[in-house]
Amino acid sequence: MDPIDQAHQSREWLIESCRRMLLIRHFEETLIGLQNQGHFAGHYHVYIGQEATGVPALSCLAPDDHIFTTHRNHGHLLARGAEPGRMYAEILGRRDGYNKGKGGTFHIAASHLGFHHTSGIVGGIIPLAAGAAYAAKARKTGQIAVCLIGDGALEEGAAPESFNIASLWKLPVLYLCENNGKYGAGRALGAAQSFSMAAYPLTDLPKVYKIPAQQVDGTDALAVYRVVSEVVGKIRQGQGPQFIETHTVRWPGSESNWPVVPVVTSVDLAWDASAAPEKFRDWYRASDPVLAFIRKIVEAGAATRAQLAEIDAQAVDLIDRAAKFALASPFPEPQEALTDVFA
Ligand SMILES: Cc1ncc(C[n+]2csc(CCOP(=O)(O)OP(=O)(O)O)c2C)c(N)n1
Ligand SMILES: [Mg+2]
Repeated sequence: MDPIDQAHQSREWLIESCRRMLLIRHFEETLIGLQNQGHFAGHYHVYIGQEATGVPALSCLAPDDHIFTTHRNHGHLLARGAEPGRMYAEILGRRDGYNKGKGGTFHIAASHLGFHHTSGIVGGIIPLAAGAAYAAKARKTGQIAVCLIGDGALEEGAAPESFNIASLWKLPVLYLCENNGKYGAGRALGAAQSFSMAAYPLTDLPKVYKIPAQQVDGTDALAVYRVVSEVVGKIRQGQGPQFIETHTVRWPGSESNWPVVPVVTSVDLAWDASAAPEKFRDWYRASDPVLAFIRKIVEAGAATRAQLAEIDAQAVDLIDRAAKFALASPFPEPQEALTDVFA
């Protein structure tokens, strides 16, 4: 059996991935409640429905790889092991946040986890990832850079410019494009395809620059793991940049400008979606990648429903404590407003 298949079947990997997916799900569900209660203002983006891409993909990286992400970053940071309490504190503008509350939801940076910069500017990180990859190559550190973008980011001029340089210089960079049918900024623009890209399928664009590009079902955690681990291996061997498009699903709770939680996710929901309001039931029954992963683990005999329910209860408890930690954290002092700010 090759190492990839072994990893697929590793009970530890399956359970750890499930734990992280549930943690992300509950983090976002609780965050929506925090905003509804008025604990933070302004727009924000949740990662619900994309957990089966971020968790397995980031599990393929080394601890010192560089990761760049966007306005939809919460799931990526948590997948990498960020502390939910410090994440909430950052989003709520509190002093114990990863960036002392000055970055907020769009700009969470956690360098010790590889996230040196997170940007709300769509496409803004694409050249930065190429720069980090260039530094790694020049210094021969063996690190790679991962650029987590949405389908909409490919419309920015920074994408083709960066692809060109990355390809010419054979930079160690992975472009991981999560195609969620573009529900950015709460807009529901249609089914899982990009409506504003002339280059379609999206993989056509990197291919023009001779960057190998492939598509994978982003709701299938095992398929994502298989593709990302294979591609990361090629990048580390010096084969240059690679592009992966994952097809993820749109979570119906995000269809309005302000997300709503139709039902709190639970392990039982994987077999009986009747707790969800009728309008949302089909999504939880047929499309939710976390619930599909839970069913797969139980059917494969890697864990029982009761064991996963216990893991879920621990995730709920951790998130509950994280929210309390953030709410108890003070706001930064006014005189610190310009500390750590580059201008
Ligand atoms: C340069 C720039 N233009 C426009 C916006 C407004 N905006 C925020 S999210 C978004 C959609 C992004 O779509 P995509 O990259 O597919 O990410 P998704 O939200 O779907 O995950 C847009 C246009 C922005 N933040 N930056
Ligand atoms: Mg999108």
